[in-house]
Amino acid sequence: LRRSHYSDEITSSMDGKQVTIMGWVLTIRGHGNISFATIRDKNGDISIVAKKGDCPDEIRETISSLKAHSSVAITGKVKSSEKAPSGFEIIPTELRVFSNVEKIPPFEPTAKTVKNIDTRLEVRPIDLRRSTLQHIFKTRSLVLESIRDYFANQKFIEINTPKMIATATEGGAALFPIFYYNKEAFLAQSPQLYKEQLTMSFEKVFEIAPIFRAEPSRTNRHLAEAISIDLEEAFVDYNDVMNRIEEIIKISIQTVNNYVESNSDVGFTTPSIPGVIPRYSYDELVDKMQKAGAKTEWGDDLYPSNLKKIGLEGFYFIKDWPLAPKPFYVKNSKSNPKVSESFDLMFGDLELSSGSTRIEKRDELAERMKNKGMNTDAFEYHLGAFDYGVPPHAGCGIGLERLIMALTGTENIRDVTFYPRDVDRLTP
Ligand code: ATP
Ligand code: AMO
Repeated sequence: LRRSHYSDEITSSMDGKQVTIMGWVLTIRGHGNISFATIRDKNGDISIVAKKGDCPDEIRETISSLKAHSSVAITGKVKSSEKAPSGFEIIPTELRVFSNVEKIPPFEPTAKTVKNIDTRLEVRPIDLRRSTLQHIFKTRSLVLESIRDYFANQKFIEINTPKMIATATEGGAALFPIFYYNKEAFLAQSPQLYKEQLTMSFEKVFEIAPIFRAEPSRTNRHLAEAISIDLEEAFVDYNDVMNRIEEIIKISIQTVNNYVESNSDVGFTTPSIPGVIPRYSYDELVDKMQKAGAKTEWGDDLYPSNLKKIGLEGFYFIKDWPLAPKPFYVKNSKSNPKVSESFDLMFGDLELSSGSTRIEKRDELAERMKNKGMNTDAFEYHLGAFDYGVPPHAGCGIGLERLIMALTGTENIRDVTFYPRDVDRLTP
């Protein structure tokens, strides 16, 4: 038995033609002598109408006894019908149930929302069959594709760097220790040092891969395992990286808009394409916050509540952060040693990306590490590369899940993650 058509390959003009479709049962309704089923495959839904006289009794009876989610094949005749949502229905002549369902799922496959996210996550592959999530994850895939296309067009090399590593790179973020044979090792918090090293050999590199952070708190924007879109480029500075991010944001929004246009039931709140993404300096925002009555001083982090106070929304950059809290690899500003050549890309009060110009001189890097109380010997594997002339370089990491949250108007990061990992969740 073979599938002859996907749902979107059948049209009402095929009236009378025999087709074989495969998919799973979305809904079943029976009214005595007539049974209706909606079968969903990866491309859409198909209406099945089994009416006494039109199709064998046993098929009609089996259809009416099917449970949602059962996986089936149906052979039948296409019948054009104005009542059917897609303009046709299938009159079944043959039915094969591949796997029957006995269990009633904890929520309807057609449910738009389900109150408790844990109920859904416990049966995640079933949850992901719902339209709301189908739209999010199809969009996510298309956005990734368009970003990969962007990097390919711009002649970036796709890299893969080790995820089991010997030393921390992102100061504040907590590490997951692991056993590595007889040594202690860690899951990588970011590809930072490797992507920097690879600018020596390839100049323009990117990686789309997991990063691991032992985030202690339960929030709607933190995962223990997230996907980071990292880029790193030689002979440029942080301004050039902000230009690239601006292009990536525009391409991503365009991709989402195209998807929404061809799928009428998508309920995303997609941001409009910004002409330019404003670039505020840290100083300027602290000043505004103080004038708005916020208790904040130069050197403090810019808290979401204070960002709200000064009415920042949509996409914007905050650049030229104080150097002190920044990781050791971030370069200081030429005009002020207390300030760094760094930026965050924000969407409202959600941080989507951080980036910076990096230090390219060994002595300077080693000095910064010492000032932060780090053991430079443990980083010799990295510092050693700088003895051979690392080019000036800059780059950033964009959190994929947070980007998709911004593009689809999703509140909880778990809803844009296939199998979220957090303090409380390691399965499924
Ligand atoms: P990074 O760790 O790279 O700085 P981040 O966005 O994870 O990026 P955090 O310092 O963890 O940075 O959080 C930034 C700010 O956002 C903090 O002030 C934190 O209190 C706040 N925050 C975190 N989660 C939420 C949330 N769900 N709602 C509102 N604010 C939040
Ligand atoms: P940073 O630590 O700011 O920078 O991380 C970059 C981006 O990754 C995303 N992100 C997360 N998303 C979900 N859950 C988490 N726990 C989490 N942690 C980070 C955010 C964040 O903006 N090496 C630098 C980047 C660089 O300079 O190139 C770095 O890791 O969207």
